[in-house]
Amino acid sequence: MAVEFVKSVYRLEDLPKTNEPRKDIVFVGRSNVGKSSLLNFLTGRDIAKVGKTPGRTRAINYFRWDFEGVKAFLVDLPGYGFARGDRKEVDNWKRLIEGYFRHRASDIGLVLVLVDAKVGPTRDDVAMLEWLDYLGIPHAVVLTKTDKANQREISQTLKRLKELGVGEVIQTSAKERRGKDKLLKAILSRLKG
Ligand SMILES: Nc1nc2c(ncn2[C@@H]2O[C@H](COP(=O)(O)OP(=O)(O)O)[C@@H](O)[C@H]2O)c(=O)[nH]1
Ligand SMILES: [Mg+2]
Repeated sequence: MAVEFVKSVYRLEDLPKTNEPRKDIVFVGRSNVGKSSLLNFLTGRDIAKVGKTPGRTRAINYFRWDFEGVKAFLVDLPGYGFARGDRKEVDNWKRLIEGYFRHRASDIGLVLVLVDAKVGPTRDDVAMLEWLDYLGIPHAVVLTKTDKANQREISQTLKRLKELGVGEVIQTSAKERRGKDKLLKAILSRLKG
């Protein structure tokens, strides 16, 4: 497995060229849900910044990723929720994220919507899932921090996701290093299939 930081994108003009064979594998979710940790866990490299002042990561971070014959970009989107209250920040975030999904819909291999196993899907998660459905972008839900949730909480979260019509849910803990194989399998089957 080879992974390499490409760049931080602050403006849509700076996104990589479209129509590359390399598809985007996108990590999205609220700030602090564990996006950077999962990216590091998945790649086995300490490549994304963890726990750095939520909201400071306002860029779309691109990583080149080659794995088992698959070439992709891992894309770490700025988390939602961080700028609540700050109108200008929210507007900037919205413009960047909405623009990203619209511009790159056909360059996206899979969107991983990260949901905290204990907290369950938030209002923002539901909006994101609906939006991805609407745009017809393939996506799966990844539960994070399962080490912090008990079985009852996990069941409750799974039940709510089922009610929302979510098909695929992958359970992970970056801390206890669980769920990596299932996650890799989901990504590879989407990219190869
Ligand atoms: N207990 C536990 N904590 C985690 C896990 N993954 C991330 N964290 C912690 O959650 C915080 C936010 O993680 P980070 O990856 O920066 O989240 P991001 O803002 O979504 O990129 C950090 O303090 C991490 O150490 C996990 O699987 N279990
Ligand atoms: Mg992060």
